[in-house]
Amino acid sequence: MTKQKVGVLVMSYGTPESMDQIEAYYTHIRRGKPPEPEQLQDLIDRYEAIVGGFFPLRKNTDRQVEEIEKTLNHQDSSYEFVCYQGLKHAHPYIENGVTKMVEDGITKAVGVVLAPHYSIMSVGSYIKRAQEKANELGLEIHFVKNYHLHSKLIDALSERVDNALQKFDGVNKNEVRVLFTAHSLPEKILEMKDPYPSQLLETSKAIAEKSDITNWQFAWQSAGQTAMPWLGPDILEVLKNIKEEENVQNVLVCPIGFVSDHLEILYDIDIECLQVARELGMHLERTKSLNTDHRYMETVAEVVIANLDKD
Ligand code: FEC
Repeated sequence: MTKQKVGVLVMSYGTPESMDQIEAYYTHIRRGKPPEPEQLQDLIDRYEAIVGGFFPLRKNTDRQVEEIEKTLNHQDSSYEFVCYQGLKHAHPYIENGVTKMVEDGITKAVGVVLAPHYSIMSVGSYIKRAQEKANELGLEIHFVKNYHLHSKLIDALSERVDNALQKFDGVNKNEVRVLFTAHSLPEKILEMKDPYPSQLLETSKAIAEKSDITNWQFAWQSAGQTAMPWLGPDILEVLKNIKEEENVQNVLVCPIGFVSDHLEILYDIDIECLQVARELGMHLERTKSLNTDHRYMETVAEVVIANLDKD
């Protein structure tokens, strides 16, 4: 029997593929407004510091999408799942992914973002773009909005916390301050009653419970340099405060809002936060990224299947 094909639009942030694409990428992030020369140089410097011409998110997204397709086809026998990439700020863009599905004859599709928490400004904007293109082309598509409390995701993250806590030799686990982090967003999302901050706290609490840790807090990271206020406190401020006010010596950063190794992890945490921690005389470690962890791949596959026939 021929299986019905289901298209899965796997959406992710996107990254440049070479140094000379950084300007176009940054301009796309700024909705068509080119960055000032100093802003551009600052971004180039950050990419140079982590990659020196190699952009890890590109390969990591490719691998994740391949693994998700394999996992989906392994889990469910009544459909054949075909994954398509749809990137927010790079090729193939979200709209290219939707168009490709229609060109391939797909009539039933699900969209999922490689980010577990919903915000109207993050996952919501991916979904809006995909839905608009699907409407234009007459494609039926359902969307996964969030999966921040999926038990396999929590298991994978909690295991990462447990493993990273081992790096603090001779220190009781509750003497290590665990900082759960995610990308900051403009404060105006609070007026919109956006679920992003509360979902992030729910994930943090679930991991803390599973790993049996009590010494934790949430901090924002990677806020944009714009005139509008962004959600805080920022992780760099938190590091200074917990050292000055509580004399915290040991810190474990667990970036729950990100699922892959990329600039916001490899620069913002591994270089910038580490530098501040060193200056403050603190021991800082970070949990390993999920990348293609099988429990993360299964999480995505399971939420895709659960959303196949939802309205
Ligand atoms: O490795 C890479 O090449 C890409 C790393 C990367 C990820 C990522 C994820 C998120 N962002 C989110 C929100 C915003 C908002 C703005 C913004 C700006 C940037 C810039 C770079 C960048 N982001 Fe990003 N983000 C990544 C990279 N992001 C580079 C531009 C320079 C800078 O500010 O550092 C501000 C836009 C504006 O100016 O209007 C808002 C959110 C996520 C996590 C969810 C997701 O993955 O979609 C939210 C990875």
